[in-house]
Amino acid sequence: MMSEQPHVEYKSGRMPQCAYTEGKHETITLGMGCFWGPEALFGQLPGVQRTRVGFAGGTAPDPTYRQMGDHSEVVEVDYIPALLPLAELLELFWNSHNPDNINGYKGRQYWSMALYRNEAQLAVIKAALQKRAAEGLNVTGAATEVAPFAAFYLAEDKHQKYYLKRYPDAIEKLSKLYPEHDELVHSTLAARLNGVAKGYASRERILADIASWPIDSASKEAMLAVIRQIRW
Ligand code: MHO
Repeated sequence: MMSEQPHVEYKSGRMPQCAYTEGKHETITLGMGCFWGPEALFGQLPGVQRTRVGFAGGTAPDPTYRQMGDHSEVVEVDYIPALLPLAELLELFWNSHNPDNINGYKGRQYWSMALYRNEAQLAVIKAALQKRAAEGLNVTGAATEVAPFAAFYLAEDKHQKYYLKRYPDAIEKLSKLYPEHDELVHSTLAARLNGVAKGYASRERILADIASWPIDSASKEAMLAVIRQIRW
């Protein structure tokens, strides 16, 4: 926990952590190999509320990175369906990995999987697979494990927003808005900038995205100012 400094402008809880109204999102859990990249890939998309990485798909209790048992590395994506339909997310998912190549490459640790929360999500997954097969696209998507979500175990801090953390100046500047590490790494802003750090999105695109967020303008201005100050 960080001690309060007199120069800290925003105290915990004052800066909106999420871009969109809470409760309007859905969650999908996706496995596609090492979880660092997918978190950056999905986190930069307009319509994504939050991302986090962890372990899922197995039965072992309390997995950790060193001992994940029969779980796999996964990313959880909280998305706003009205802005980013699941079908679009899935297209990116299958366009960005080859299930046949990653399945088993590191044993169960790397496994292509889509864990759904409800029947509606399952229907979208099935339709997306059928569409891809009909188009002759990545029919190996059939090797993706499609299963009902059971449990997700958050990975260690250093794995959350891994690429963003390679830029200590970005983390330091962001901690002015989000003094607590947890609220920083689980913010929409960190998700977007993680994508910038990995090279999936430009800073300009993120600035434009933030301008469209339904949050108060003072918060937006503070976010834009912080982004402009970051030395990459
Ligand atoms: N890049 C690492 C994998 C880390 S990922 C969290 C490696 O090449 O071993 O699985």
